[in-house]
Amino acid sequence: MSATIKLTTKIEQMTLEQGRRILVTSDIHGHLSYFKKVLEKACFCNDDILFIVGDVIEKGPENLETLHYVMKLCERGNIIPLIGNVDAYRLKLIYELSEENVNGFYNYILNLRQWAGTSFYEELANQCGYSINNPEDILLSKQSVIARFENEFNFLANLPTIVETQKYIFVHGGLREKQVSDNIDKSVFDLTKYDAFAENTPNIFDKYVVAGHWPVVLYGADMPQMNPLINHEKKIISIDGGCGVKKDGQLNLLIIPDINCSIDRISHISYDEIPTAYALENQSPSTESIYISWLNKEIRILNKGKEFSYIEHIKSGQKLQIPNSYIRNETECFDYTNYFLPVKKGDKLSIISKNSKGYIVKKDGVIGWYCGDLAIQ
Ligand SMILES: [Mn+2]
Repeated sequence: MSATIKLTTKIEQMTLEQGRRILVTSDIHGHLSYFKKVLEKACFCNDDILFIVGDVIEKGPENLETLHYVMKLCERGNIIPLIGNVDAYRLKLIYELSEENVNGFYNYILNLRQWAGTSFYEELANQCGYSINNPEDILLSKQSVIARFENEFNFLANLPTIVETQKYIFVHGGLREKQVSDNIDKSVFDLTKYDAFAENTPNIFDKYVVAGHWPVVLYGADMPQMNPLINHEKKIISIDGGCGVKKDGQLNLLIIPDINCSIDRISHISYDEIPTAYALENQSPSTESIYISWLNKEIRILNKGKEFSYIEHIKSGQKLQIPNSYIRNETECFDYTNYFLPVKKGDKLSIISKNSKGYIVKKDGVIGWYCGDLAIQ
């Protein structure tokens, strides 16, 4: 048994065969049912090539199961998984667990238990016959966990950090240097945790870079939208639908029909488990809207009402009414928009929340209000 695990940056070159579909997903975060369903929706088969661009575990209900499923899928030979920052950090932490850091990790486990019902480490320890009721249980289980799951840990540790093909480059976070080979000196963490890569990189890449990690919804300005986002100027395709980090998030699967096809033929499908209903009325979209995201969530309550409050959004200075259920600790707002979606009678809507004025829904990956009647399926 090795006492440490090596996480080194690995860059792989690959030539993809013409005539095969290229499917790309990322940030599954322990959502095994989402992963299976999105592949099923895409009619995934052996003729396809599937890239899994990092963050397979943590923040979801079935973390170890998802990892095992991915490992099993890899036996088919047409699956290319990459490492994500959460995968890498988890490995590092498990091997480095000590008296010094175990309290922090225990708190992390408690938070995940509340958010997702479980966590990767807790699942591993349970399999070894330990239950985690205090920080000491983590230290007690460490050696058994490492011994029993060495295969799984090595699988994750050996995943490539960057995969370069003829037309696309895949990486969980983003490239720090424009030329792929120049990134070899960057750490796994530099490359898997590049926040807001599409916004923050100064580079215009030669090939399209497909990245996960940063939920697409955080790039939105006027409204929350979760579908893959193609930045044609910088040549970046962001695909993280926020699965595991946003309750209304989705798992995206990018579909590139063929390695040689033009960018405008790229499409996607998504999967989430939000209950749906059909619109019974038409609705026109708003021409102006505000979106308060996790990045600028600070608010001030100006007038508190029973169901809605009149607030000021600190970042934009705009004043608006929001449902009280979207206010947290009086000073913050959960992802909110006053955007009215364009809706046609018969449209399928995912119902996120309901209030006396209407519904906050998701339609084709975009979130907004719908104030008409609904027919439940
Ligand atoms: Mn990530």
